[in-house]
Amino acid sequence: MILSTEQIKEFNKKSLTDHQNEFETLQNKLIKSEKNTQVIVKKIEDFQVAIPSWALGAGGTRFGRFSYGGEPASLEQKIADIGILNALTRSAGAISLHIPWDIPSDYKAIKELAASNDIIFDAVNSNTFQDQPSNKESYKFGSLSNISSAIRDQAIQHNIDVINIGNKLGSKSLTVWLADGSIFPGQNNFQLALQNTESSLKKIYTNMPHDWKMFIEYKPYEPNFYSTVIQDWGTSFMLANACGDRAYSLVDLGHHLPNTNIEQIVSTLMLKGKLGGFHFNDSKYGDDDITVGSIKPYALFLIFNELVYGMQNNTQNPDLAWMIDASHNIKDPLEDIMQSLEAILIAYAQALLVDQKKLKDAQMNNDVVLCQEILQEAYRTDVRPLVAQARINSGGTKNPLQAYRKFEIRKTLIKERGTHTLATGL
Ligand code: PSV
Ligand code: MN
Repeated sequence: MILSTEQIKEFNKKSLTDHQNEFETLQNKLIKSEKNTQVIVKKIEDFQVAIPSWALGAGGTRFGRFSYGGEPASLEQKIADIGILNALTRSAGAISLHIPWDIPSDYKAIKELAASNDIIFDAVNSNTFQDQPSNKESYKFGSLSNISSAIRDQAIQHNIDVINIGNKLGSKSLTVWLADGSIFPGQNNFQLALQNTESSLKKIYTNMPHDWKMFIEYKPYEPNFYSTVIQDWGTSFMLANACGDRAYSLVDLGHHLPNTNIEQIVSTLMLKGKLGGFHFNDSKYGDDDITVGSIKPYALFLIFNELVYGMQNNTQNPDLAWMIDASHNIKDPLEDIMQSLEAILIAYAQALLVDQKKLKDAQMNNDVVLCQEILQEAYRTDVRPLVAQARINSGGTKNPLQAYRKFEIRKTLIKERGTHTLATGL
């Protein structure tokens, strides 16, 4: 299903006057506090978030999975879904592939399809947390950390294969998330597991093209419940340093124990020039992978405040690779992703409103009350007109979710693909 520019323009027309009024009211308010709305809107326009190839179908838990009508059954259909998201939002201009779930069969055709949807290939993700039928060795007791060199070699080779696949598509980075760890005390020698992981990652790193980056994700627990080899940002940071200049930590919002101060982690990593990638989702208890901003929008804003500060002040840190890493268990996956994109852009826009100079002055005066006022003034501003304006400027819809429903996109997808298709992924 392809949405034309005309359809989108026609859709926007109806609510354009209301939007312009809302936008002007906000703009006038922001001018009073010396905010340059044009600059902020342009920044929002430029913010692009990759959509993972595995999140376009229904997700599931280990207790069950309820499939969704019209799920994309092939990589081509997944790209088509992201094309729809991108046409509506203009902020989903990239896809992140998980290998082996989404290996292209015809690279030229896939690249052309992505290009025709204005989609680039972002980081490629390796998978050594599941055994594949073609694998000789099993990852039951770990992959890059395994005590067996044959198993480690297989996992290293898999990552190299993933790099080669990504390279053919124009990707420039590899994300490694390791499930490796132990379920019971005594099962693993911590030091040996860490040493093996470090030497395996170094081998992968040396096999990356020179313009590639490696992102090392961390996670405190799950699927292993006693210990995880790369359990926290410190371990990831240490491994990234051991690998080299083009290895970075990746922060996934769901990969922290409850109440962890993620904004401080972001800040530290950016100061050290080692934050490479970012996975968005939200959670109440653990790695719940639910819609961004659905549980802790203020925490998301505080994280963005540090990201914006880092992007403005830490030239030593590279541009970040942004990705939504969520699962859609009961909602229409495309609607869910649009809600996540909206939440991300809202938090970003709010963070761009923080008066950094005033905040610094207040901090220098130890004026704690004023510091809080400055942050909350930004957080409590309804920035939705800025986000909508950014979308309209770049050819998207004023309200993507409404447009999606108005155009009956899911109904069309079900008609085209049927009710019983199944997407690859978790
Ligand atoms: C693991 O929980 C993770 O966050 C990693 O990024 C994986 O690659 C992804 O989710 C999909 O399982
Ligand atoms: Mn992740």
